[in-house]
Amino acid sequence: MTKPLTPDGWFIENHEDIYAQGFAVTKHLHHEKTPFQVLDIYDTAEHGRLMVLDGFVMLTDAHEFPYHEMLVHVPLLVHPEPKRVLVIGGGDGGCIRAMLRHPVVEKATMCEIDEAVTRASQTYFPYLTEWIDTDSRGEARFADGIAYIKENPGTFDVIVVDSTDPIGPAKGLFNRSFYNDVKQALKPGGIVAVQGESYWYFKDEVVEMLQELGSVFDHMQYYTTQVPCYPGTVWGLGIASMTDYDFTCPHDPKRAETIAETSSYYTPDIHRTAFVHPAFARKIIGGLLK
Ligand code: AG3
Repeated sequence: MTKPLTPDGWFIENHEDIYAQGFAVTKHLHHEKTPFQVLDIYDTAEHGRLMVLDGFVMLTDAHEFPYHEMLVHVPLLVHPEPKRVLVIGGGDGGCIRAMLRHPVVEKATMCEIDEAVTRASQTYFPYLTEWIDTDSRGEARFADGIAYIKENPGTFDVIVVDSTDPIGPAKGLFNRSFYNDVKQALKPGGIVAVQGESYWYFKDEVVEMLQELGSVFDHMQYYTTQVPCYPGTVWGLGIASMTDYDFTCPHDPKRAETIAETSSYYTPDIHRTAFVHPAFARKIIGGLLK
């Protein structure tokens, strides 16, 4: 659904009628009912463009980088040689753009169920999607990610799940049956990183996700980034593998330093400290990590 703007022109994302955050809109640029969801794009005061799916903020120009950089750079820098990488979802293109900053990546595939998201991103967020035309290592596929990973066992060094919240089209991307397919689709030593909600406003969702992910993978941690356009700003990401990596530490410090030079959020220190949680959060998730 599309929420009407407030009379004075604000887009508001409500969270369970207890909390809301808003953006001052200067123009409603795009409205589309796709086969999967309702897509809106707005121009805002100070935050650049804003993409909304079913009333939930996906990204703004101002705040895309802390999300994409941390969801992508952390697993790619922990892996010793991430040559073949996959994004499930992420149709705006931001994750593949971050992956292609790694020279070691030979092929980066995006498997997005809703082609309309990518087409709109090409129009309104061209810098996130320009790789489609300019970098032959990037591949955009429009298909159901759940089916795609089932068809490609033992293929990927890193899989990133860039999904919406666990309602609507992304519901099937948060359970153990999907995580088990992800495990099968990874090569030995493979790593998965997932959009992991927030321990401020999505406590139950975080716990359930970690229970499911941890029931499939031997090693799992949770780390955070700061995304001011999402409810609560502090946003969580899950990372898991069958291999016992130190997820807090880049494999090759030089490779990490080079990525930091082209980044706006990621640094090797941020990488390490992203795995440190406040006391209340540690009480919620600490027992699940392994
Ligand atoms: N992925 C969505 C993150 C969840 C946002 N949740 C919310 N606003 N309630 C964003 C896609 C960016 N590539």
